[in-house]
Amino acid sequence: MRQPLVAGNWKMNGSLKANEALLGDLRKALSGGIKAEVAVCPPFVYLPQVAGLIDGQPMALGAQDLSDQDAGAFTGEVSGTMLKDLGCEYVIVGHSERRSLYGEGDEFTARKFAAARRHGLKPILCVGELLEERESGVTEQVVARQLDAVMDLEGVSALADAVIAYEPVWAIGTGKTASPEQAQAVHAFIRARVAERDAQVAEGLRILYGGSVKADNAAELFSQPDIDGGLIGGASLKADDFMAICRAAE
Ligand code: G2H
Repeated sequence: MRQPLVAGNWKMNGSLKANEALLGDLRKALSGGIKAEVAVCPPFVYLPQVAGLIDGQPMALGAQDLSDQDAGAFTGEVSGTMLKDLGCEYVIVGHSERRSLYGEGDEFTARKFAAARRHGLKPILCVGELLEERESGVTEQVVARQLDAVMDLEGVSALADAVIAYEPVWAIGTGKTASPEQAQAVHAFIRARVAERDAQVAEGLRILYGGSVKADNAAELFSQPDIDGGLIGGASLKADDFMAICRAAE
């Protein structure tokens, strides 16, 4: 049995005051217990604050990105060692906004994935196709390429303590969600692709769906056999919505 994971990707949002209010509400909502694992991924600068606010709570800390390098003259970068030092358990790697807005390719993303593992962080590897790729029927090739880049560099066993997030780019922040059937088909494809290398790793692998998940569409998505939770952007900034989504993953 795979325990569902719901991770909030705050993206470049938040403030000291807003974070305190949001996490105060989440703490209250979680006091009754929850079956899914819950994680929050604030911007780097708020990691120490959020680490303090979730201390002792059933919430894990994650970062949104990391450097492929470990230390040194890399201005503006944040290393896996630093994230580990601040109490992060997870780190998002290869989010489509990194890929499309900052030109981060498959090999670079795979090196970030490797860096996360070197420092004992669990990578949440994002994969997903652009609208034109879906329309031209190459969704599976794109997702396979993104996934293979990591498996080729690190070996399939590297996925044993990692998480995959399938995020169709056309569904991110657009209000358009993949239908449960569309998402399930790609999740099943991802699991099968991993199973070609190692069936046991594939069976235990948590594959999250991301892209305009809301309180009212989460349950149907999460009820699909290969969808093991979600990576939530916009809706993770509102405590009620995020909690409703977390409960839908039970
Ligand atoms: C996809 C998702 C979180 P949103 O990027 O990673 O964001 O839920 O706002 O589409």
